[in-house]
Amino acid sequence: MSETQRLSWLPFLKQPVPAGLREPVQVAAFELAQGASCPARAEIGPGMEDEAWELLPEGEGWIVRGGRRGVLYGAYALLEALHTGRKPWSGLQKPFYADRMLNCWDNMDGSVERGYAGRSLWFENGGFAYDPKRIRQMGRLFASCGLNVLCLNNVNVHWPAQRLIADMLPKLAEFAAILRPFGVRLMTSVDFSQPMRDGVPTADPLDSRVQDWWNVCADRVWAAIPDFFGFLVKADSEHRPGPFTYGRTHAEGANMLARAVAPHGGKLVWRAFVYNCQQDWRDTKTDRPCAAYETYAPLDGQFDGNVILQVKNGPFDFQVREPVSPTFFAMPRTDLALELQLAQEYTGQQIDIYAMPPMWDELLQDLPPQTVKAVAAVSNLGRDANFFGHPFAALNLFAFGEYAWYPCVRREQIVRDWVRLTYPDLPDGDRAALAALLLDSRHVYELYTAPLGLCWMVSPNNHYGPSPDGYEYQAWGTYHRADRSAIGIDRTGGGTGYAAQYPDALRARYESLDTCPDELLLFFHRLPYDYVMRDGRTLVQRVYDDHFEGLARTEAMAETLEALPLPSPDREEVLERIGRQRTDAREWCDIINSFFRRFSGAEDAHGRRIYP
Ligand code: GCV
Repeated sequence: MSETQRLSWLPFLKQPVPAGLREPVQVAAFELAQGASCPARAEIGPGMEDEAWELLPEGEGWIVRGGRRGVLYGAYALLEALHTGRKPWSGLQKPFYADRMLNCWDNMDGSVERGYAGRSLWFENGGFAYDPKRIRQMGRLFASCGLNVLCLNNVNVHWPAQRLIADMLPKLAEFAAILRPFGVRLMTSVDFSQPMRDGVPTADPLDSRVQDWWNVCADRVWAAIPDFFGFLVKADSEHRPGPFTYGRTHAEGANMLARAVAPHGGKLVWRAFVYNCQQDWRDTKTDRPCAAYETYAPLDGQFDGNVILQVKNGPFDFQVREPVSPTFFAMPRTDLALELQLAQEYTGQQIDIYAMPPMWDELLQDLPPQTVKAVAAVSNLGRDANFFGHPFAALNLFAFGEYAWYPCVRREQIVRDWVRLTYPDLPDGDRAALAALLLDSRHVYELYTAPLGLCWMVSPNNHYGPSPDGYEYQAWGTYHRADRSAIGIDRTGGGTGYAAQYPDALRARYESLDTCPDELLLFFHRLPYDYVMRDGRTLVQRVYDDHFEGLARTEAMAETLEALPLPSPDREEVLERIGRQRTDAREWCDIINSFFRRFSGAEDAHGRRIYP
């Protein structure tokens, strides 16, 4: 099967989008002509907002009417409705978030940081190297789920990525032109100290030579790519340069860059991922989850209007289970973006099945969509023939786009739609079985990995597989502090005080043992192994039970998949990976259970085998 046919939720689009189409409306017409099962045409609605669209019945078919980019989103929405059998949307549709961004951590040597779907789709050997057909396919995937900004290089800006906005600008402009018909605008990650490569003796944001350098740089970038979106910055984080070197705040650093891009209508996206990554593990006062709030909350109201502060969903770093980041509630006068991670860095690396919609539904319950102004996700794309490594990992990009356009709790609908679109020939019962398996997959993964919100029990080398003490004596601020009587960190008022960063209702919920969700118990509390849970089980028995259950459910998943008539080569790829997941789930179960048994001395109440 050719790459063009392996397009996850768009398998009905058999022809690649031809090179000559310049405008989204032309792409829309092309897609409707080959994908619609009834007459359908696309037209620009005079005066309509750029991304708005509506579907109007016309005879036996439809008119898709929209703004310049909206017409394309409307075309895909119509195709989605026709191919899922759902009623097409009625009324004027607009995205909830204007900026729906994908952050790619691609390096110019072709590697992808935390990439699990092969090498970079566009970089190799220090420069651009891509198949334009493939990039158009990617543009199609983006537009079909409504994503509109692509940041194409790693936030850890390694040389020669700085050349992207210097001598490689013409190549960047060519790349931008390929994605423009799909409504996708480009962004690049920049290095805060970049002027120093060019002879400026400092990167102090308050030094006028630094401001001048960035002004000239921005003029050059927007002259080459007038619809360029902006710059993304990781500063003072994990050894990246930043304003702290000069005694300046992150507002001063971000505003300096924001002022360079503002005359061009550009945005400056600044990541709020700052913590002490050189902590002494003996230091029990410093508590890493406190860091982002402590750094940024005092700066609320100090950022320029075109700055977007991008905050990870939780206070740590994309763990299986974290509470929502308290920073979201602390900065009402700042435009915040929610950052999610589609790359399954700590969640199975696109080997284990891990569908994210259930997690995002939960997040939406704690974080009302209007709390943030934009959304971003770390990409799970790569050069593998199916773009995603695991065929099911495609669901997470699709779902991210769907939530970004219209954020409301709807995991079942999104998962069912993806299954129906991706595997149209599966019998109904098999489709239902697959959707149920996917909807359960995050819970299953959580059952056999780090328990009850502990986080960080993965191998520190590659973030895959169990290593309960692997992060314990490291400098990353990632501790569970297990001893023979208790485990976990007290983050209540009597402990590190982290919980006090939340608004009162959430603080009270997390601080009280009566209301703290079981899944977060050991995130917020330090408890003895024989602590009696709400359901009467001891904490350690709950850990044993969860791990045996997680393993049993993984084995059941493997059997379901074995019996599922998935098309080739998805079937082979899925079966190969579930085989590895099964082995890994056993490893997790045995290692975590024996870790808890060694500390607690408790036997399993059901006499199951726990290794010494
Ligand atoms: C791009 C974690 C990852 C890093 C990543 C960093 C970040 O620490 O392990 O690979 O760096 O997050 O989000 O900046």
